[in-house]
Amino acid sequence: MERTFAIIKPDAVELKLAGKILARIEEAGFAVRGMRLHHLTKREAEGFYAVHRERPFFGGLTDFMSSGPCVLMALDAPDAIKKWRTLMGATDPAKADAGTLRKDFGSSIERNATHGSDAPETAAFELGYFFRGMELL
Ligand code: 3AN
Repeated sequence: MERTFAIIKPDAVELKLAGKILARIEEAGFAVRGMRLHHLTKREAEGFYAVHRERPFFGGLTDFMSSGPCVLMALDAPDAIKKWRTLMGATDPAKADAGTLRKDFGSSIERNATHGSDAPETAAFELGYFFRGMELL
């Protein structure tokens, strides 16, 4: 069993897609072990995406991620990190495979509906950034 960190981003929450995305998560076999609605501050978004701070899209990305509430989740499954990234699809919804969440619910490379950790070390950092141990079941 592996644990990953996932976000239903502010675009999807605003469009009332959180329920549909959660249903797809459960149908895919993930166990939700932590979940919280949270409106990130700009500073929290900057800390979360610190690895991207030199990228040209950093300002826009952190503005967007702090523009409204999002759903933070800890998801368990065998091979959860890869499995969740496969369900999300490519970063750019236009390039994502049919049947993926970003294809179905994303509208641009920035407003792409969901986030998922890309490696075990990232998952550990991201889970610890947003959840205290006692919040995870
Ligand atoms: P992923 O979320 O698929 O791992 P990353 O880590 O390359 O993608 O990028 C982190 C986030 O930055 C993406 N989820 C996306 O919202 C945003 N992003 C990536 N590339 C761009 C870009 N060229 N323009 C705007 N936003 C971008």
